[in-house]
Amino acid sequence: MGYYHAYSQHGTLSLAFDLLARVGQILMLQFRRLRLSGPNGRNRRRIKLLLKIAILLFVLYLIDLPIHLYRTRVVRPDQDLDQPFASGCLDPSVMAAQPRENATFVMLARNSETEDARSTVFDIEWQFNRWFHYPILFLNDVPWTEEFKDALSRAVSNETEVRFEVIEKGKWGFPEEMNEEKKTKAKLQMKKQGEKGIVYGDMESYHHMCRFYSGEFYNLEALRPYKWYWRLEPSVRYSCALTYDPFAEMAKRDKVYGWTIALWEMGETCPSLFKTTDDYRIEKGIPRTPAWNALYQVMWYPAPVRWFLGFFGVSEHDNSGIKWNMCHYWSNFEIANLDFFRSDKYQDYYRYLESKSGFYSERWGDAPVHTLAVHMLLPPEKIHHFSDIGYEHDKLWQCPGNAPMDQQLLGNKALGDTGKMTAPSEGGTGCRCKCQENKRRRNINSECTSELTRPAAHHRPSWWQRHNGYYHYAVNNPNNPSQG
Ligand SMILES: Nc1nc2c(ncn2[C@@H]2O[C@H](COP(=O)(O)OP(=O)(O)O)[C@@H](O)[C@H]2O)c(=O)[nH]1
Ligand SMILES: *[C@@H]1O[C@H](CO)[C@@H](O)[C@H](O)[C@H]1NC(C)=O
Ligand SMILES: *[C@@H]1O[C@H](CO)[C@@H](O)[C@H](O)[C@H]1NC(C)=O
Ligand SMILES: [Mg+2]
Repeated sequence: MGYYHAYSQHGTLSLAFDLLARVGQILMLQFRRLRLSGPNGRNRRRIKLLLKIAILLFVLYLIDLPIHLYRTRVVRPDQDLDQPFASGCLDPSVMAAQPRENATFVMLARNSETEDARSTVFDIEWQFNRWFHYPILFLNDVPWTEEFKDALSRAVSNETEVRFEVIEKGKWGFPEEMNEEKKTKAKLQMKKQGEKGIVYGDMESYHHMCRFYSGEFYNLEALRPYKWYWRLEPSVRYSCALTYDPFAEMAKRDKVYGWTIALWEMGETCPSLFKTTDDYRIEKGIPRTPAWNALYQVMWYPAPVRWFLGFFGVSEHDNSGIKWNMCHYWSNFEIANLDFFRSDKYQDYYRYLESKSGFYSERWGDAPVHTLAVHMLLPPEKIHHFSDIGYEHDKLWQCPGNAPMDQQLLGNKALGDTGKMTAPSEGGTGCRCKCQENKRRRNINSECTSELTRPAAHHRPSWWQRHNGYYHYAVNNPNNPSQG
């Protein structure tokens, strides 16, 4: 699928270099013309003037560049601000004896996805929920079939509560305040996205889904009783046991947003999202922070090129002409605090996006929307990478590798026999994982993992490690949740 190779900055690079080349060319042409027209005093003065202008421009660039790099830098913390919550297996019977958080699983699905939804639920029950029994809330834009409800009710252990809800009016589909004329226009814009070959570009329901998950989701009646959610999707595989309560750990460590996989967004789905978000940030006087700057693909363009890129709103650039690195968290996995997303701070941003109609005129995804908001509004220590969770969806996976054998609690009764596991590997933090490979931690380049964790990470993995999908986890001091 497209997102493997979605990373392209050639468009802007060549544009910027074209511009630079053009300026250089004009200077050179002038220079040559003057030289060819003979060595009279006037020409010599002109040549000198041109040289002076060139030198002045260069000096200005030398002044501008460090200032620019300084303003867009990502300050590295003195120590890691985000560690894995645990290493290896903990005793589930002890962990599950602790009080539950105010939390629920949520899965949006279609009636036609019974089998795929079931396979996800089997996995999450087996790897986690057979000990913790958090409820599972199923959401649909149309009424559930009896077949789906029966199948999914039977997929869970008998103490896990399941609920089947239909999304209330106004939260799915075009916004209520949108008139017929605007809807017609939106439909035309979506058709055009389809013609351009944008993934799901002309699928109206997909646009509705993205808008729903971006903002409406958080105001659902069915979610009101909860403070935390864990998002599931059909066809997801959890490849390790999770023997502690991630909600409790998030709460204890004051985390707001948890993720597993970070990757590059396809720029053509959301060319103006970064600028729109930057507009909002400026309008609200929200300062650039290390977390925000971690979204930048800083380039060594001279100021006029940046002004040009910013002023003309070139795709994927902000108002200062800085490019978004396109990195975002893959939102089909999320464990997050609902109160943050229900807050005015977030909802105000969502409504701003809605007012720019990019959910239809473009195909803004909920994943980049959540990511930009989280990095704009939260400090890095509130964002958690669940590097110890084995997660697979749509051929992409992250698998932490297994912690040493003595941390696998082989005789543990609550864990029981979980079958053949991957051999423990160096730096592994997983519990009884069945990874597809022993060494690599993910099958997608770790560049985005590394980019987005920069403000929270003391070290950055080497280029080679990132290239190989390897990511160094801080496991020196795993800080395991207490078992007592
Ligand atoms: N009920 C319902 N669910 C949808 C619809 N469109 C997408 N979804 C759900 O939204 C999630 C993401 O959709 P998916 O097709 O997996 O998109 P992808 O993961 O981005 O390729 C899945 O949980 C789908 O079941 C829809 O029209 N109706
Ligand atoms: C749940 O299932 C187990 C066996 O799998 C059974 O022993 C237990 O009584 C059941 N509990 C309820 C509340 O039905
Ligand atoms: C659960 O969280 C919601 C939202 O934060 C809150 O309104 C509710 O009172 C909480 N319920 C309990 C039992 O703590
Ligand atoms: Mg999917």
